[in-house]
Amino acid sequence: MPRWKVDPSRVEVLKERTISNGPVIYWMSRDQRAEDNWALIYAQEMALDRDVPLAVIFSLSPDFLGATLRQYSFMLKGLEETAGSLEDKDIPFVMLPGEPAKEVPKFASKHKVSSIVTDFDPLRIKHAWKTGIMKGIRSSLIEVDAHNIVPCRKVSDKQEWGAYTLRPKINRLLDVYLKKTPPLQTHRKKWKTKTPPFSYADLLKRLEVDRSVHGSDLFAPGTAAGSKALRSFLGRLDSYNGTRNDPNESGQSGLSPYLHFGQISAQRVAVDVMSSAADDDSKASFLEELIIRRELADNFCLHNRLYDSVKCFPSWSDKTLREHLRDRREYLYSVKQLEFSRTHDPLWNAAQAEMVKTGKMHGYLRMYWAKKILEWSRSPKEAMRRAIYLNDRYELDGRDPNGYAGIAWSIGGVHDRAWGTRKIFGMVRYMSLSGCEKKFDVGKYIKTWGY
Ligand code: FAD
Ligand code: FO1
Repeated sequence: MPRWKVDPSRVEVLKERTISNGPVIYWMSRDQRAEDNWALIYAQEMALDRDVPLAVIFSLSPDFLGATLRQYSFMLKGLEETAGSLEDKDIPFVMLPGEPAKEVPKFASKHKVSSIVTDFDPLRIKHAWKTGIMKGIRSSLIEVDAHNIVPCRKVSDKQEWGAYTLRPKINRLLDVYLKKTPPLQTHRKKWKTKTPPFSYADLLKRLEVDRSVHGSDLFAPGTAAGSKALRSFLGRLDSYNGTRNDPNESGQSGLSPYLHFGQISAQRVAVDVMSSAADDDSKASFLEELIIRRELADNFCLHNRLYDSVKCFPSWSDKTLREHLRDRREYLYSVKQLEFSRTHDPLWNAAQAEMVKTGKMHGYLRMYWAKKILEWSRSPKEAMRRAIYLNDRYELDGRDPNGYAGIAWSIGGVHDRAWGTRKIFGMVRYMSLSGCEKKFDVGKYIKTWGY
């Protein structure tokens, strides 16, 4: 039998079952693309090996971690494109509205599916979905890490202290994993039944989601738009080092919405960056963020199940923040005052406005933004709750391990070290307006966002 193309270390068998000659399905969730998708490649290899049909299903949950119309419309538009790309390869795409633990087993038993392949996601909700689904299926359930370049379960079996401990573990494995993914083939064995057509407009109309957060007109959704954003970024990668921390510049790649929804693959981005004409320094800085920082976030959420609460803080910051819990807060704001940029700080208000208006706050300001929420809340616990709420309500890339790790870094010193003690923060790193003024033209940014 020819060697399969998917590295076995990407594969985790969650439920074993004797092989039957039923069709194979890929239950797509995190990696919502037809190309460069190891989970889909693995499902196709399995179906070809058994000479059975292959289909892709997507379980559309009615309320995903407080996502609003902004995120659902971006995601569904992207899925409409992916469904078209799959149909071109004679692989049907079936949208299953409703709760995954109910809908996936129902579909699997109706079509006498032999194996279900799905993608890796360290979030608790996905773990709960998989646990629920396993109770209701008679087929096997196999998970493939299609999101990380170095599979998350492989690179470390514990929560890493920080980028400095994870980096060597990733770097020594990179040349094994960092390579082009094989193309998806046209599937010769046709699915037996006609699949219902995908109507984006109809789905969106029926969705019962919060419609008060409008879509972003800054980011066109889908794999083609994400690939276009990548090509445009490769043209300015040389200036990444100089501009990535300046919110007045478009130095960042703008890829996070596409990476979050898996509309493009981080592996494809890394391979294209490495083969670009940009200078080595810029490539190294960008790959540090794309590979080390991003995969550190998955490691954090996989091994620290309380990633969205103060209980995930390391003992040093937990202790220091408790010692300063009673410190007087010079400013205290309600979540509504924060949400509508009604604080005394024009820079913070402008950053909040950028996120509300565009669906993507500049990366440098996200640190400042979250740290100020700690300073203006009654406790770190309240600060975590509000930062996650606002981040996930307005960011296109929200509800992501990067966000939980970024917020826990800002408020609870996760993956960071202790700094000099100051009120409220204790030894958690502080950021000030004057510090930002040394980094970029704060007045210009405030003017851009109307505060
Ligand atoms: P680029 O600088 O072009 O980076 C390219 C990619 O590298 C990003 O898309 C991302 O996948 C990864 N990356 C970059 N910086 C980080 C980082 N610090 N941690 C992890 N991965 C990183 N990122 C999200 O995807 N979703 C979030 O909800 C989110 N919330 C954040 C909240 C706070 C408080 C902080 C401090 C950071 C947050 N981040 C989040 C991480 C980072 O700010 C964004 O990934 C980045 O700004 C996205 O823009 P970009 O793709 O243009 O970035
Ligand atoms: N994944 C799903 O499998 N089904 C959904 O209905 C779904 C909705 C959704 C809405 C907003 C959002 O940001 C993500 C959403 N995801 C959904 C999950 C997403 O694809 C990612 O897997 C996680 O958010 C990141 O780990």
